[in-house]
Amino acid sequence: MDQVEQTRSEALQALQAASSLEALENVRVATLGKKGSLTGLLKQLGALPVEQRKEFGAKVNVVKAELEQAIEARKTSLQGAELDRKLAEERIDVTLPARPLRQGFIHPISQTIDEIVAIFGDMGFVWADGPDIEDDWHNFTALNIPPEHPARQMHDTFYLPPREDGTPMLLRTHTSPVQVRSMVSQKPPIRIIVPGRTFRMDSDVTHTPMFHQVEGLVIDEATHMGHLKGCLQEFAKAYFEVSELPIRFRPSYFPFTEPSAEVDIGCSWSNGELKIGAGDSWLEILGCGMVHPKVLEYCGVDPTKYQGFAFGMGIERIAMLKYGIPDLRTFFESDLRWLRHYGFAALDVPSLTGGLSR
Ligand code: 2NL
Repeated sequence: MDQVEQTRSEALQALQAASSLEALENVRVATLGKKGSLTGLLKQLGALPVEQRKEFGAKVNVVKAELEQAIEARKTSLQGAELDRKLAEERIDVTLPARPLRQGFIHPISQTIDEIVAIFGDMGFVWADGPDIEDDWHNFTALNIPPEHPARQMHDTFYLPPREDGTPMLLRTHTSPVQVRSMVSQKPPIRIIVPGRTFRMDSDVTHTPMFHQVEGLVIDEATHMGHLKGCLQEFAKAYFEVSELPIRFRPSYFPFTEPSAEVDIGCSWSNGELKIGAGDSWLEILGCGMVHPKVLEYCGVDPTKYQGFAFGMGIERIAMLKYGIPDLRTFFESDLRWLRHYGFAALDVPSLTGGLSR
C-alpha cells in the first residue's frame, strides 16, 4: 500500500471511530490541518522529481476531497445523533402547570393609606402631597406655632443645613405644610386628604423617628363644626367597618385649630382582645378642629369670608387598631415573614399559574 493510500485508510478509520463532534474535529485537524498527515504529503511534492509530481499531486488532491466530504458526512450524522439524544433526554411536558409566581405584598401602611384616601375620596376630598424637606415657615410659623413652642425644640425636630438665604430647613414633623401650600396656592373651596411620611427625633417602643400621618382640610364659605363631626363620624364607621359606632368629641388644644377636639370611638376589651364598635371603653383615634383664623391669614385666606376644619391622625396607630398589629417597630423592620403575615395581596390578576400563585 502506498503512502497516500495508507494515510487515506487511517483517516477514514479514525473518522468512523470518532463518536463525538469534538473527536471528529480532532481527526480533521490531524489529517487536513496545518500539521495534518495529508497536508504533510502535499508538502513533500516539491521534493519529488517533476515527472512524479503531477501524478502524486493529483492523487493526494483526490484523497483530500474525499476526506473533506467524509468529514462533512460524519459531522451531519453525529449532529443528527446528538439532536436525537437531546430530544429523547430533555423531554418537556407542556401540560404541566407553570411554576408558581412569588407575589409581593402590599405593606399595611400602603393599604391603610389607600383605604383612608378611598373613604375621603367618596366624600369629595382630593389627594394632595408635598416635600418631606420643608422650611420652618410652612412647617411651623404658618401653623401658628411660635418660635418658643416645644414642638420646635431641637430634641423634636430634625433640622437640616439652612438654605443659602438663611431659611431654616427641616424634615416635616407633620403633613400640615402640604395643606399650608394648598391654601397659599389655591382658591377655596379646598377639600384635600394628605397622607405621607413625617419625622420626629423620637425612638422607643411606641415611637419611630419616621412615621406616617394623614391630615384632611376643608375650606369653604359656610363650614362649621357640624360638618367636621359628620365627616369624621362617617369616616370612622367606614374605616372600622361598623354601622353603629359610638363616637365622642373631647375638647383639646392644637395651636392651629380653634376650637380643637380629640375623637374617641367606643370599644371593649375581652380576654385582651379589642373589639371596636361597642362597649364601655373609649379609644382615641384622631385630633381635629376648626382652622385657626391666624392660620387662614398666614396662608392668604380671608378669615372673614372663609372658615374650615382640619384633622390629623397617625396611620400606624389606626392600622394597628384595625389589623391587630401589636408592635409599632415591626412596621419598618422589613421582615418578609411579617410582611407575608400582615401584608395584603395586590389586585389578583388572572395568570397562567391558575390560582397557584400563593
Ligand atoms: C393629631 C392631630 C391635627 C390638624 C391636625 C391642621 C392643618 C392645617 C390647619 C389646621 Cl394646615 N389644622 N391639621 C388639625 C387638628 C389636628 O392632628 O393628633 N395628629 C396626629
